[in-house]
Amino acid sequence: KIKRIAHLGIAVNDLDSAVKFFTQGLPLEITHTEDFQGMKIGFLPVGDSSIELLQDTSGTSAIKKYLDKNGEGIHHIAFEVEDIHAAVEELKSKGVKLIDETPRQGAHGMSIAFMHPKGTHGILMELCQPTGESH
Ligand code: CMX
Repeated sequence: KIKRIAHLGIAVNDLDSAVKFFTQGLPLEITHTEDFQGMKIGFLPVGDSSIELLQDTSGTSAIKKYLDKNGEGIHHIAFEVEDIHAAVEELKSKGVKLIDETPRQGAHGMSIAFMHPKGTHGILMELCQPTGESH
């Protein structure tokens, strides 16, 4: 079962500049930032969900490739599920193409698994489940 949209990932060229817009243009707040796998990620809660602003810091992350090709914009949508292992197995049994065939550790205390955008109508989708920390 999908519980909620956990976050929307937005690829940005410069995290500081994006945070300025999202906190001063829009009235959102940034709770924290995290360095994760060659990216810097800023977390901005919106009700029960959040926006994740993703900036490349390594020159080799998935975000860098996306930005080079598309420029800034919505990069992925993440759904929180109750049991990520069961959800991944269910998708596999339905023939959905997965990037992560086994859930892996994501940012902010989440276990995550991505589906391939070619099998999801052009949208990169992520399943996630908290592994202990609050989200
Ligand atoms: N949304 C929609 N389509 C996307 C996409 C995205 N975010 N990223 C790539 N694609 C499309 C590309 O446009 C391309 O389509 P065409 O074949 O029609 O040109 C196709 O998918 C392949 O993309 P690519 O640019 O050749 O890149 P790769 O195949 O090397 O990688 C992907 C694509 C999705 C497999 C890779 O980006 C990935 O593994 N992503 C998951 C991990 C990730 O994005 N992490 C960053 C988020 C942080 C986090 O929360 O962990």
